[in-house]
Amino acid sequence: MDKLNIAVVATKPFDGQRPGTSGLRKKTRVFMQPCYVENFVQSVFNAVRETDAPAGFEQETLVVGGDGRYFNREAIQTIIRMAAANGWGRVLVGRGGILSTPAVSATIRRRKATGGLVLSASHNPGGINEDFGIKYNIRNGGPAPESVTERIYAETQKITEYRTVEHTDIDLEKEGSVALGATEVVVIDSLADYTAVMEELFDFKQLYALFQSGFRMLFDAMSAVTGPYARSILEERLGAPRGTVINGTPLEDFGGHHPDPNMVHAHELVERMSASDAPDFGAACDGDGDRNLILGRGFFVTPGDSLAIIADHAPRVIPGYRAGLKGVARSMPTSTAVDRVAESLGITCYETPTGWKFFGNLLDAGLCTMCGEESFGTGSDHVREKDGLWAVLCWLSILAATRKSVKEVVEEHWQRFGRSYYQRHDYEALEAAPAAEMIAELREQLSFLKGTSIGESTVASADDFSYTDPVDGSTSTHQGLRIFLEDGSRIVFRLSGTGTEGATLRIYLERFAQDGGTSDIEQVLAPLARDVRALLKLNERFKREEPTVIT
Ligand code: VG1
Ligand code: CO
Repeated sequence: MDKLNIAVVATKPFDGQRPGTSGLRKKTRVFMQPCYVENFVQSVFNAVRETDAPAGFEQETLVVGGDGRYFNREAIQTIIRMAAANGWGRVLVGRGGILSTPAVSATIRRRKATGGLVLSASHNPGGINEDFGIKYNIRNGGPAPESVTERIYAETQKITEYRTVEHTDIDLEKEGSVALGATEVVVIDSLADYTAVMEELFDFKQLYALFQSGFRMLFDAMSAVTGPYARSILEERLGAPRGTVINGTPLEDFGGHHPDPNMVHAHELVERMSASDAPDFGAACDGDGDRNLILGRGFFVTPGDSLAIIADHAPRVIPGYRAGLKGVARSMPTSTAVDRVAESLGITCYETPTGWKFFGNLLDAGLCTMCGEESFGTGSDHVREKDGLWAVLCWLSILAATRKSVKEVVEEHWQRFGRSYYQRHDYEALEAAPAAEMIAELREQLSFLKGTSIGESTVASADDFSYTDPVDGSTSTHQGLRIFLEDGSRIVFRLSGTGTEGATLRIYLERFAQDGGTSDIEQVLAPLARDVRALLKLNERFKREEPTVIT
């Protein structure tokens, strides 16, 4: 065993190390400052020790991995040294520093780890001038809930020292175990735990037969973490032809693109899926592998519809859900499509604030089986993160069982349940202070909006969403402003909690119609969008006529 020199290094708090919707996200250069990663990681350890390891970390296991973006490896080496200095019994690291977010969750659960650190800024671009992030996941494999992130934040504000050891870098390319003092550092196969979970849920033989029958798909890994997972599962295990996975090698800067699987950023895939010789099915995942985009030939499936359709079909077509769903959950701004499926199945649909951490308690308590967000996130109780490739395998299972096209499946759904015409309009890089002021003003206005007209309808009610967790009773306030219209339309406003520059305003528009889904979405939503811009005085305040991105 190496003799370790533990160094206790004096440090001072940094401002702003409060985790947001999904971990701490900042510009990479902010993370590269001396002591910045160290302070945050030591604060996580201090907070975790208090509740989960009062006797110390000797018996505890920490999982570490990231999406391969710039600074991933450096941060991992720092974390390994600090974990050893803090006395962790074992540290499991994905080979090459690679673990997708759902894979971290799977590994924490399967190996009974105490928690894990996920290094990613998800769908935000990577590189020295772009974004980086660190998120702590708890024992259930899911993102730390607010009670924990607030304690971590409190630690960052009073930190005076951190612990590390003097040691050369660990070779992350070689699977196997190395002793760092009393700490066993194990470089693990990044794919094994995750693939095993998928194999337990899905009928791989049936999906293999689907590809044998000539079915074709394109999967865009967006030069991010899902490349190796998708190649291994889709091409090697399920026999999809080579070339099914595009942009399959994780790059530190994601090839200079936003690894954000939507119609704007996944344009290569969108173009290929619109060509006359397009394959049957197209999909993409984000930087860290927890988001998904689902496409048919020249056809886009909204995340809200995708969640509803998966929930409706899963008990019939996916072995892992044969026992039925205990309930479903969606974040508040997500379309109400899944609510109608829940009603038809006679199960509860829970409505939570934005961010996957709010699903954890519901899943742990067995109140719901599937959950999703409008932001291209879908998942279930198989892990405690949203899971991009899981959603892809759900769709493959639906297509294999029904032998219908993506478009047919969705249109049938609209026929049966009606359609939530839905869009999210993002206004990015607004000045932070005036944006906060705008939301505060709107909050004041809410009680006076009743009876005024928006779009072609009248405001029925408006409120500021707050949520009380049915399991632990904790309450989260100010989770988005909502306006309900008499025709059943709904508008939601909130500021992003994942951005790293200024403020991003998100406006969510939804209008339900039992019209078979055949109307033009732009026409259906345009009056709402126009009146909402006027209500917020977006043009006067920010000189913004149009959103930066519509998804
Ligand atoms: C966004 C999405 C939210 C999602 C979060 C993390 O948060 O709206 O639904 O859970 O990103 O996704 P915000 O606060 O910017 O709206 V990911 O793929 O970054 O882990
Ligand atoms: Co993500």
